[in-house]
Amino acid sequence: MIQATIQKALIEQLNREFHSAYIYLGMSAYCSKEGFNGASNWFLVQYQEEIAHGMKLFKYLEDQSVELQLPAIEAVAVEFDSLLNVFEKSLAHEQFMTQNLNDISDIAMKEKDHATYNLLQWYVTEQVEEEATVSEIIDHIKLVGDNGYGLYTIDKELATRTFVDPTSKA
Ligand code: OFO
Repeated sequence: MIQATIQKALIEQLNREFHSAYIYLGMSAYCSKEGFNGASNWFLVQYQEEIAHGMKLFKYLEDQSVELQLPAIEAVAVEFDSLLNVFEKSLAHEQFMTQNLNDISDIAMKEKDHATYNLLQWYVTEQVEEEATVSEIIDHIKLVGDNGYGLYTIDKELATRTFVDPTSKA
């Protein structure tokens, strides 16, 4: 049985994971509209990853017999300033997610809830990879600046991303 404070925090995190998916759907729509079809694909894969994060948490809450609440998912942006801006917003969002996961881990540790703490470490590790990947893309976009051919090449690279269920990793 999970302690009430942790239940509440995990239900909020569940909402954030699905909100993240929605955020990436908005980013994908923006990129597609601007002709960055590779980046649009990249964000669609990111959308799928966030759904997988949400479903892993959903399953955990069910396994722990938590009485679920599913509050509304907040509206998201579909307009951005540039390709660089959309990836910078994505990084800021992932940093926000990392902070939340660290905060809930702190609560789980304080409450000696080892099962939840263990689950959260999977997410914390996943965040390291996500932040590193987005930071690298931002570096590449900054490197080419406004150079059209450079942006085209980056977009082609982003088109190669395919979905691999992150929850199939240990
Ligand atoms: Fe990328 O955020 Fe989920 O956990």
